[in-house]
Amino acid sequence: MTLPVPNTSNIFKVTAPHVKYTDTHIISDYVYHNAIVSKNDVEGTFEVLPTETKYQFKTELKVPKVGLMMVGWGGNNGSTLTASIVANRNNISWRTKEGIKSPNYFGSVVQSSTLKLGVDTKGSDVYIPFSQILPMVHPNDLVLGGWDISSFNLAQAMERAQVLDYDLQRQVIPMLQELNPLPSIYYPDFIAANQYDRADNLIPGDNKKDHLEHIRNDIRQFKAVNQLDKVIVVWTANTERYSEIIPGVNDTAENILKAVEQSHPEIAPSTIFALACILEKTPFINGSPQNTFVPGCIELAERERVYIAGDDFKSGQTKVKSVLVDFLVNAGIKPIGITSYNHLGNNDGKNLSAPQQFRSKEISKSNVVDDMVAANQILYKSGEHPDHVVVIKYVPAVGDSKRALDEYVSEIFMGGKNTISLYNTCEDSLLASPLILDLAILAELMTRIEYRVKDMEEFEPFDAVLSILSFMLKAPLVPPGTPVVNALSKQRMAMENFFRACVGLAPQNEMLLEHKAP
Ligand code: NAI
Ligand code: DG6
Repeated sequence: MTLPVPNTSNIFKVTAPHVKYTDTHIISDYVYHNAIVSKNDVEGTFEVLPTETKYQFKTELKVPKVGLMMVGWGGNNGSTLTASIVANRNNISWRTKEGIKSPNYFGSVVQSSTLKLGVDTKGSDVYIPFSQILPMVHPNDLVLGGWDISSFNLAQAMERAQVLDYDLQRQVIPMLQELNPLPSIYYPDFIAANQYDRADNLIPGDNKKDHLEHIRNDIRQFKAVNQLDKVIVVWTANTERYSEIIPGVNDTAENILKAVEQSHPEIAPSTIFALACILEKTPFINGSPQNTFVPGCIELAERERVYIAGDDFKSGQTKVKSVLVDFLVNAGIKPIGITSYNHLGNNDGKNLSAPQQFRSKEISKSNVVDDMVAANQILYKSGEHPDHVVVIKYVPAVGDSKRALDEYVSEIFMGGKNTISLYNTCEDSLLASPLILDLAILAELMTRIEYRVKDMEEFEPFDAVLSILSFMLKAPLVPPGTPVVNALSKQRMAMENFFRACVGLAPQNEMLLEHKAP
């Protein structure tokens, strides 16, 4: 049973002494159960100590007025998302050869997935829309803006992208024509040389400190002009090359700010945006694979307690990989070879046809099975890893309709081999755009949740690195020294159970004891 979507966020109330509702907040007392394991190296045995930690979570209920600023607004993702929000907001239907289509938010976890609240008195599951677990911004209410090195307005950008149907484009053009990306930062060395001809909307000069201040000012202006409570910034611009990590330059917060003042050549545009956001107390999410978050940038975010998340939207092939390998390894089957080909013909593909930008993507696409492999020491000896190859080719003829071909070769029972081949075709930007929404909406929600544990007197924000958003990201950034989780089901569980905890509900355990031992 799924409950209907109400107009308010008060679709349910948890009635329990450990959950308090005030006019402004929900405060929940939550016991976190864990198990601390120590290994006896001599006997090869483990001692397990179950632990209980008492947390309190406080969530502000009022949904603020939020602006979403995209870097790379005039790209395929930025223009597709903007046109789609306009279509949703105005309930615009359009004709295709298959009939009339209406706008939706399919592909957004927040808008189009459900979450089990509990069971009814007969033991049947009761589901609510994910967006109703806590009060969240609705995508239609986001105020959109952003930057692009290309001067195309959003209508021209949407036409250039060739993603949405013509009859929809035709209807939203008047509303998109008036949206113009702000000029941006262009350091040619960081993206492919083949992007040069679209770079006609640039912030003048080459002083990086001036650029940082310019972006900070853009954020402040956007907030003031639109009377926003908060702004979230998402990098959906071209994939950059990796930045070299240089001691004294980008290794600490202090050094990186000094390096910006000296216009050091290794400071990337995306890092300038990240630093500007951190200094403006604005959450920043990196949807591309490059190492925007160099150590100095992470340290600054931690110091200023501003949320950052990344890297690289996890949209299609990698999402499937992070399900399939998890399934195989948990079924006791041993993947030994994973080969992933892509070809695509959009501007992202063109940029990725350059070796250094491809390398950034290759890294983020290749690391996604590491935690699953490391979790099974029966199948994999220490340090052993499946062969894993990623190929991306630019084929203009297929446009935004990316082709992804994958082959998984696994060792099965008694020396046998199993080969699974997958072929996936779809508009890349229609998979990625809803992820931008989820990332922005959930990052905003996180700014309204605080916690208290042990002897903390005041509620405080979480670690600056928002690993809770990993479900939407190919190479999840995690707080330094903490484990990376790539498996999609674990990532979803972490999100779902965390938000349940905030309303005083226990983690989803799927034991269904009410049916097995009533
Ligand atoms: P796109 O190439 O269509 O758009 C990128 C836009 O960024 C362009 O309009 C370009 O002019 C602009 N740009 C480049 N450098 C800039 C800068 N310094 N400041 C402001 N704007 C700048 O690419 P698309 O398809 O929209 O993808 C965007 C990013 O998202 C890429 O890095 C891509 O690898 C990543 N991504 C895309 C996914 C997808 O499924 N479409 C999935 C995962 C990641
Ligand atoms: C070709 O790989 C282009 C890339 O930008 C991908 O389309 C994008 O990173 C999505 O990758 P995936 O693996 O999540 O489908």
